[in-house]
Amino acid sequence: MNTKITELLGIKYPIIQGGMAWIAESTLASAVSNAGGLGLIAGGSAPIDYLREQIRKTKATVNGKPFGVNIMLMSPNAEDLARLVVEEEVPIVTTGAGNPGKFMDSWKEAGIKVIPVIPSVALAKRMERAGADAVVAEGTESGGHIGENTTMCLVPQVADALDIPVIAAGGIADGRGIAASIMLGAEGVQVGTRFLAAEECQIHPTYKELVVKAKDTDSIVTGRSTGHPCRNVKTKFAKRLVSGEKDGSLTPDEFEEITLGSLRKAVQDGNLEEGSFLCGAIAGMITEVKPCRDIIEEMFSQAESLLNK
Ligand code: TUI
Repeated sequence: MNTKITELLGIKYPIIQGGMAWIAESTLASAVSNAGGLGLIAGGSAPIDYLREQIRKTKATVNGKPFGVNIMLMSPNAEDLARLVVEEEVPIVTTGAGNPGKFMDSWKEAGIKVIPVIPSVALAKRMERAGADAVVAEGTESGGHIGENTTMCLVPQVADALDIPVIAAGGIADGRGIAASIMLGAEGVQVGTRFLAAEECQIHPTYKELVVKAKDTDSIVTGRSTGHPCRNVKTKFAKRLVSGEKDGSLTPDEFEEITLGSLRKAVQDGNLEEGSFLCGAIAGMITEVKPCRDIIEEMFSQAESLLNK
């Protein structure tokens, strides 16, 4: 499937793997890039030396294919990482959880393709004016830190408002989601949750099992009281957080304290008592762990047959 995104990024399939904090490392990124998509390494809050090593490892295993780095702008290491991607000649950068405007000039000067993730038309327009090459329009169905608008409503409005290509994200895990995204005006998709259940994804087995066993109603949004809403698997821990936020027994400060380090506890330890297992609302549709190549090829074979109908 050739679109403006396959052309822009030099990839076979117009699919970007989500830059999932604590999750998206070189094994997953390199499997996605080698399968013809765009693999991403997540900046998260990891130490710079670790990220440099992850970038070099990915570069060494993708046989010249493109890959990228996601920079989470709320992270304390965002400035350092913004410099690191230039030093290490990373070809593509995506950003999340903020406005990357102040880094844009240095990235463009270095020849980096920049794709901010945005939750609204206003921010999308600002990113286009600042020189973004494309945007990811991310609906509230996504896992992790989310905006309010749905993929179905956001993508066509962003596509109408911009001249640069739009990538749809949020609730996409099979070929129907890709075909629908194209119909909404997107030139590609970003997929996170489906890759949680990839063989190459290095998360704790308990995390993968939660995703594979999830039903349609098994995601929940925590953090609304703090202004940083985050979609998770509906574990007892997540339910307790939400009820504490709702009845006022958990102040925003207490919430921040309890959730500090909870992503790491989920990803590395599979800790059901204290871990935040971020996942999208589409998890209920995912029932099997498979290699990235099979996931991508099956998604696009289904999308192409639907679009050819
Ligand atoms: O960034 C994400 N998803 C994430 S980041 C993350 S790590 C985290 N940990 C604890 C609390 C919060 C996050 C887990 N998942 N997706 C991209 C995304 N970006 N969604 C929403 C936004 C966004 C929000 C506001 C982008 C820009 C923005 O700009 C506000 C402004 O104008 O500065």
